[in-house]
Amino acid sequence: MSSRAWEALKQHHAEVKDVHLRELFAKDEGRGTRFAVEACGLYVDFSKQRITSRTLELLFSLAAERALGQRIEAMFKGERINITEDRAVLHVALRAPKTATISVDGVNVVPQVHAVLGRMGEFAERVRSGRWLGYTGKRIKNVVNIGIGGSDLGPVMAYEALRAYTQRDLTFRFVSNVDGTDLAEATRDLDAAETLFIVASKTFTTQETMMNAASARAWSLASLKDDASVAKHFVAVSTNEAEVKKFGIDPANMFGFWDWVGGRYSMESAIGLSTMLAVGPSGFAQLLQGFHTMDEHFRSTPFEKNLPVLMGLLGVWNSDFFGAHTLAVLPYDQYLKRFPAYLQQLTMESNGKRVTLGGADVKAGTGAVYWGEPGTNGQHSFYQLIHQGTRLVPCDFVGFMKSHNPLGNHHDVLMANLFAQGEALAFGKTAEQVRAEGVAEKLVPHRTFPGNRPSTTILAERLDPATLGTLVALYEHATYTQSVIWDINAFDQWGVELGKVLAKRIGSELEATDPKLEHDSSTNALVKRYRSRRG
Ligand code: G6Q
Repeated sequence: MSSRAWEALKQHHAEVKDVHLRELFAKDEGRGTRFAVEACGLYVDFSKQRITSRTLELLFSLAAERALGQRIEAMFKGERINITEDRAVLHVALRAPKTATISVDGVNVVPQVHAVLGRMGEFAERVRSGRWLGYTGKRIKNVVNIGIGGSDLGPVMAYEALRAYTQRDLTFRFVSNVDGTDLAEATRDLDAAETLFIVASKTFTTQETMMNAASARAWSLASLKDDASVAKHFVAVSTNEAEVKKFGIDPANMFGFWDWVGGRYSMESAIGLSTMLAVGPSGFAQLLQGFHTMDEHFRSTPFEKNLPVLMGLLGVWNSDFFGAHTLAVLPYDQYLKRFPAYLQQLTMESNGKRVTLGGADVKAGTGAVYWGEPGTNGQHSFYQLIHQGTRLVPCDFVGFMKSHNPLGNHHDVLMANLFAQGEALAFGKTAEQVRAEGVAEKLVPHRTFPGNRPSTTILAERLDPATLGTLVALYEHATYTQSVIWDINAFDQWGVELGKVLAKRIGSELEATDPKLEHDSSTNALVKRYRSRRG
C-alpha cells in the first residue's frame, strides 16, 4: 500500500521499531494514563502498545487520507457500502432508539425494527411466564436455537456472557453443526412436550440449519405425533417468509429482519430471540442501549478519543508495520468464554479479504487471525509462546471490577493475573535481572523474557447486558475502521458461499454407487474410500 501517510508511517516505524516499552515508560511518567481513554463505561489502556504520540498522529493522518470520517457517515446514513451485494449496512439501526430516523431507499427503518422488537418482547414474556404452552399443555422449559455462523455464534456467546441475568428455570441449547451428534446430544435428555425450537436463518436455505431443523421436527413429532404440534414448538427467525411457510412454520410465529443486517452483525436483531428469552425484554433493551452508546461514540467522537478508531488503527499498526499476523483476545471472565469465537467470525469473515473495493489486489496484509481463551486457562497453555516465542502476538485483555460470583478472593486473584500478564509482556525480564536472582549462567537465556510485546487492556465495571453490547460494538466498529484503511469490503463473505456450493456437489456423489468422479486424484480417492466404507 503506498500513500503519503503510509510512507510516513513506514519511515516512523523504522525509527521506533527497536524502542522498548521499558524505555517509553521510563521517560514518560504519565504514559500509563496518557494513552488510556475512558468512554461508554469502558476504560481502555493503550499505553502498552508500541506507540508514541507521533505514531498516533500519523495513524490519524492515514485515517484522514482514507476519508474515515466520511465512510463512517456513509454507513450510518444507509449508503450501499456493501458494494458486492449492493446493500446498505445498518446494524446500527437495530439498536437505534424509537425516535431515530435511519432511511434505506427513502424509508425510515427504525419503526420496523421496533415493531419486531415489540413482537419478540410479547412472545418472550409469554414463554418466560409460562403462558405459552406446548402442544400437550405443558410449560416450555427448554429452548433450542438451531442456526449456524452469524445465526449461532452471537446467540450462544450472548447466552453464556449473560448467564447471570438469565431465567434459570429455562434451559438453553444451541445446535449448529450438521454433524448429527450436535442435535442428538442437545436433545437426548429433553422432553419434546416442553421444548421450543427457534430455527434461526437469514436465508432459510442454509444446508446445515435446514437439515438440523428437519431432524428436530422429526424428533419432536416422534413424541407429539401430530403435525399441528409444530406451531407450538417451532418458531422461525428469518428474512425469507416463503421458505419459512414451506417448512411448516406459521408466519405468525416468524420474526423478521432485513437484508441490510449481515449475519455476523445480527445478534441484536430477531436472531437474538434466544437472548431475549433468556434475559427478558428489559435485559435485551439494556443490551441494545449498550450497543447504541458505542455507535454514538464512534460516530461523533474525535479520533483522538474514539475507542473503535484507536483500536482499529492500532491493529493496522501492529499487523502491517510490525508484521503481527494475529491477535489474542483474552477475557478474564469465565462468562466470556465464547467471546473469542464470536470475534473470530466478526473480524475474520469481515476483513479476510484480498482485493480492494475497486477489485485490485490489496497491497497490505489485511485481517489478523483472532483467537483466545478465557484467563487464567490460557496462561497454562499458549501464553508461553506469547511471552518467549519468536512471533509477535498482540493481546487484548478484558476484565471487570466486580464479579457476579464473589467467592473468597477469587476475583482479586483473577485480576492480579490479568494485570501481571500485561506487565510481564510489556517489560519482560532482562538477563541481568535473571542473574541477580542467582540463576545458573547456562539457564539465563532460557529464563530471560524479552518483553516489548504489545497489549491493550479493557476494563469495565461489571459484565452486564449494556456492557456486553458496548464491547461487541467496539469490535464491530474497529473492524469497519480497519476495512476502510485497507479499502476492502467488510460486509460480504464469498468464501462462505463457496463452501455452501462445493459441499452440495460432493454430497450427491457420496450417495451414488459409482458415478464418474471428476475431482483431483486426492479428492477422488477420499470420496471412493468413504463411499466404500460409510456406515
Ligand atoms: C455471516 C455469514 C454466515 C451466515 C451463516 C448462516 O455474516 O453470512 O456466517 O450467518 O452462513 O446463514 P443463514 O442465517 O442464512 O442461515
